[in-house]
Formats: sequence, structure tokens, C-alpha cells
Amino acid sequence: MKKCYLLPFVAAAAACSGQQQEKPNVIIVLADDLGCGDISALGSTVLDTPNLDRMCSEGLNLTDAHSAAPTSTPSRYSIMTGQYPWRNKDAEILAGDANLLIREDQPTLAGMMRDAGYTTAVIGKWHLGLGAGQIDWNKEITPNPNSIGFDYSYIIAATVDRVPTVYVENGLVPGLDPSDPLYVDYNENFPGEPTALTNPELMRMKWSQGHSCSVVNGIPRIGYQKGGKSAYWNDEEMAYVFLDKVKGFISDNKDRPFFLYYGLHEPHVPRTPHSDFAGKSGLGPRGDVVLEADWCVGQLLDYLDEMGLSENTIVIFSSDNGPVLDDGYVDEAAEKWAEHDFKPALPYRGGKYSLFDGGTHIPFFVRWTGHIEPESVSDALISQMDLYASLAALTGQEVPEGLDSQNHLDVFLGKSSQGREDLVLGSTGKLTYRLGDWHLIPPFEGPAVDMTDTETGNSDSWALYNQGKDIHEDRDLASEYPEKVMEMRERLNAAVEGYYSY
Ligand code: NG6
Ligand code: CA
Repeated sequence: MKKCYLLPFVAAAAACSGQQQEKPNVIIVLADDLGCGDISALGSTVLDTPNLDRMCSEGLNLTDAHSAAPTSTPSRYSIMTGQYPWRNKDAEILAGDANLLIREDQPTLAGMMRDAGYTTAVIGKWHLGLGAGQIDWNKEITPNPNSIGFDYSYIIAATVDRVPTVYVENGLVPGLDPSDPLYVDYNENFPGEPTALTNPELMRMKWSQGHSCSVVNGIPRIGYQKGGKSAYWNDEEMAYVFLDKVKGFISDNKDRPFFLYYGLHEPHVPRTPHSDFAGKSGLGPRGDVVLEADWCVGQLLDYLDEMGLSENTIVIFSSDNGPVLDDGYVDEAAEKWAEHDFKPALPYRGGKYSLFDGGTHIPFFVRWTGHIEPESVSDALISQMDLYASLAALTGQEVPEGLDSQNHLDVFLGKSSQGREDLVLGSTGKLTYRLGDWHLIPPFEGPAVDMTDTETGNSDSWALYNQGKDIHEDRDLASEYPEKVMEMRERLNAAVEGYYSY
């Protein structure tokens, strides 16, 4: 078989004149709340992650890569649409019964890849909503991921801590028994159904904040659920279920270009390691599920190697937002990390939910065997949102007008260190601004530390950090550089004009 890899794309195209170009497969693996300080190759002193380290050493490590926002839904929205999440006021952490956030006529990354001739799939965490109006979980739910560019979908609707605790495959809940229909409500409990408050004895894991509604599999969740028992997922098995689906999709499509968005559910709460990993990290369930996620990535890389696909598959690994320790369950995470005097967002300040860098400064590796130099490192400023325009460039697709996504394909392939000039970070209302090494945080109301014990970055004055010299954002330079604050404030306001003004 004649191979026409895309490096350099144009030359390869010429060499293969007249022939259909062979397109590299693209896999995006997106962890849920994993920090740079969770990965040994990025400096974790408390966890050993050999497979993520392998991603790093076999490819490119982007050291200044960002999710669009410090939480899941807005961050995933921007990957999928190539737009800033603050352009959509509903792009905030969605409930498990929320409707599809992306309009069916909106351009999507998956749709673009499908137009480019790829078979597309999403397997894992979705969190971008389903259906329109009241969802009947016992019928086909539309619209669903397949309505916005995916040929195949096997997802959890929202997060592991939100009902419904079922998988959704191509819009249908597999394994439902018609005699025990599934109902979900986020406002009111179903009469007579137990909750964490009425029946605490049902819990094998306790909540610290917020998770006091239905108890499923001994775990209290957000939202109320009734019926549908035969379809419930098994929390401890989830990693294996997704990995099986991932391998099945790859094997089914090994002879044609495919695009896979693989949403790992780890290390988001509730942290329920499979028995293969339980107790293995010495850091409690959070550490164990990081090892589980690391193993899944290793399994994926091994499988690609085994199938002979590694030289024709770009694998991207990242996380949807910064890390958090106590995110609403009593699971020892905060205590274990405190024992080691270590934070999973290190070397960055803050973490999930935060305006500080640790909210969006996430791990980002790209492996393309034979095409990207092993051990490559780039400090280009880049957003996950840029994948849309960059993969469009890779596959020869046009980028629709009005997207915020920028084409930085050369950065993602380790051929250029010229990333973004600037970047707006955050979702509805609370935005910060990067210009080169400078990070500007406007004044915002709210506590300095939130319920997860994360430094929020809220303050009553403008704050300015220079990350080139102060990676942990310890020195606020706003009063020393008032012109810089003014310049960046003006630029931020120009960027968000019509939406916000600071
Ligand atoms: C918060 C939840 C948190 C997590 C988060 C979403 C509480 C107290 N906290 O509201 O546990 O589910 O939403 O996380 O309920 S994310 O990574 O999907 O954005
Ligand atoms: Ca997340």
C-alpha cells in the first residue's frame, strides 16, 4: 500500500498525484480534571504515570496549552465548535438532563472531519447536552452527538456524579428493561425514592458538598433518578467499557481514516478505581484513578502499535480543565496530597474553577510516530479550541467564518513555535486575558478561596502576572506596570466586545 503522509502535506499530495490522499487518523483523548502535576513527566513527585510519560517522550509536549475554560462543558464546547464558550451564555456546567448545547446547523470539529472523509466517533464523557425539550430516556434521544457530526457515539450524558447513571449509544440507552422505565429529574425527587439525605445508610461513599440526591451503586449523585436499573453503569468497570468500545471502533475502521474523541472519565469525582488499580497509588482513590487513566492511554498506544496504525495516527492527549482535590466527596484526596505537600496543578497556581493559570493550563501531548520528533517540547501559547482550524488545515477543509479557532497545525506537529499572540480564557462573565507571557485578571466579586479549597483569583483590583518570570503567579505586577494593564484591558475589551466589558 502506498503511503502518502501529510508531512509535508503538499509534497505528499503531489507525489501521490491522482490518488486519493491517505489521511492520518486523529484521536483526541481528553481526561477529566487531570492536572500537569498529576503526570510524572511534567513534574509530579507523587504519582508515576509511565504511559502518559510515554506520550510525552514519544512526541510533542506543549507546555503552554490551555483549555478554553476551567470547567468541562465550556471547555468541551470550544473544542467541538472552535468558538469561545463565552459567546454562548448557556455554555456552563450542564445538568445530566440538559439539552444539546450545540445547534445542529453549527459547524463542529466532528462534522468537519466527517466532511473530510473521516469516520467519526465519540466514546466516553460528553457533557454537551442531549435532546431538545423534556428527554424521554426510554426512547431514541435526538438530537444527540450523531446529529452534529459523529457517526458513532457511546457516551455518558454528563459527568459520573450526575444522573442518569446510564450509557447512551447512538441516542439510545442500552440495556433498558421496558417494564422498568428510566426517569430523571433535576428539580424534584420522585415520591418514595430514597436519597442520600433520607437514607444515608445506602451510601458507601460520602459527599462533602452538593451530592445529596439519588444514591446509585452506593454513591450519592447530583439529580434524581427512578427506574432503569438494568441499564445502570458499573462505576468500577467504566474505564474498561470505554476502552473496549475504543478498541472496537479502531479495529472496525482500521482501513479507512477515522476521527475519535475519547473522553476519559478520570479523575473526576466520584473516583471509583477498578480493583486492578484500587490501592495501587498510595494516594487514595484519586491517585488510583489517575493510574487507571494512565493505563488506558497505554492500552490505546499499544493497540495502535499492534494494529500497525501508529505511523498513520495522530494521538492528542489533554485534559478538559485544571485539577481539583475535594470536589464534593469525602475520598481522602485533599488529605493525601497535603501529606505530600503537593498540588496537582503544580507548577501553576489555582486549579479547576480558578481564574489563576491552574484553571486552564493543562497537559497537552501530541504523538505521531515517524512524523513528530520524540522528546519535542514547545512553549507556544495554544488553545484546545485551535484544534478545529488546525485539523481543518491538516485535512484540507475550509474553516467557516466567525470561528475563534486559529490554524496552528505547525505548532501541533512540532514544526513551529509560533503559537497564539493572545487568548481570552474562561466562560460566562469571568474572563481573563493572555498576551504573550502576560496574564491579566480583571477584578471579580466572590470569595478568594472556594468550597473545593481552590484559590479562585477573585479580587477587587486588576491583577497582572508575567508567567515567563513567575510561573506560579505569585507576584502581582499591576501597580508596577499600569500601562500594560491598560493596554491589555483595552485588547480584552475589544476581543469580547458585544458580550462583556471590563
Ligand atoms: C460541580 C460539582 C462537582 C463537579 C462539577 C463539574 C458540587 C458541589 N460540585 O457543581 O462535583 O461535578 O460541578 O465538573 O456539586 S466538570 O469537570 O464536569 O466541569
Ligand atoms: Ca472536567
